[in-house]
Amino acid sequence: MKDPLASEVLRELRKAQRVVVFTGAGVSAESGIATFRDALTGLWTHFRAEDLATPEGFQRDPELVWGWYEARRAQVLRARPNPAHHAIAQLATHLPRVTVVTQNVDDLHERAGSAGVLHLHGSLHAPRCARCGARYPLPEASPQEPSGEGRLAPPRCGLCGGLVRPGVVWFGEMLPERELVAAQRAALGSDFLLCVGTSGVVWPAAGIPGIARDAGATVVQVNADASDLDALCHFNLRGPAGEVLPALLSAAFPGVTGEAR
Ligand code: BJW
Ligand code: ZN
Repeated sequence: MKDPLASEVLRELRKAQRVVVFTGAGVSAESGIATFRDALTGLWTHFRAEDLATPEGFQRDPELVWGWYEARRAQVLRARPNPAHHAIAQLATHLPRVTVVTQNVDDLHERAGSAGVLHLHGSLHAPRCARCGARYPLPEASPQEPSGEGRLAPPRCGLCGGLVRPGVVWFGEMLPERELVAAQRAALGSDFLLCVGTSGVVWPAAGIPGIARDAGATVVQVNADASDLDALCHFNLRGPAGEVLPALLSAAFPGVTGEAR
């Protein structure tokens, strides 16, 4: 592990022209959002995330899966961006081009002020019909809380009567082509890629840092723990993103507070 404020990291960051920030669940952890592999607490302790986050899981038990996602959407609506989201948004004010590519299904990057965020795994806030694909407008009111068993009946599509499903990408499903191609292009053209809070186990998203590295970019990881990306990264900064990123930002660009204005 190298010092977060290692002079080489700072030097590369300051002179970077095209930066990609590639984020995972760890960037939202300090906002109180459970990481994907820690999300099955409380009512859902007895299930595996991998079993719920599949089209087959939804077919098998739509009320269980819809209840889990609505509880997570309610948690996101209550949460606020943390210093890591703010530091990432601030980075864009100091460098010519910053592209945020996230695997997260929350909207905390946008709420911190990042623009044009590429969501590789969809969004909790954009449900659609599982049968005809029509977007389902969510009511203004807060999500209904699931029953005692964590179940909640999904609404029905107003056009075809099919079940409404979360607008996220499940295992075995294709990623949205526009976002994936744009993310891969940004990585290919980057000179600095920052990976934040991802285990790097889910593909094809996990291939993004390798694309940047093969194209000659400096690849820096911020993670609270070891990850599958450690060996690939030039620098591994170990610690909570909400502490490491503001420190990195203010060391690289003195005078920065890390809080979006
Ligand atoms: C902190 C911190 C703090 C904590 N500060 N850090 C090639 C090889 C092997 C398998 C495959 C392959 N290609 C495709 C596959 C299959 C599959 C896959 O990857 N499986 C693997 C598990 C082995 N991929 C797919 O199915 C994808 N589709 C696809 O490939 O389509 C083509 C195809 C179709 C059919 C047949 C064949 C090909 C789709 C993947 C969709 C993933 N969707 C999910 C669910 C979204 C909805 C939801 O949230 O419920 O996306 S899975 C889940 O994992 C979620 C996340 O976005 C994603 C990544 O997780 P992430 O963000 O890394 O979170 P965690 O929890 O894993 O890690 C958190 C990290 O943060 C940790 O490292 C902590 O240390 C750290 N941390 N606190 C800093 N404070
Ligand atoms: Zn429909």
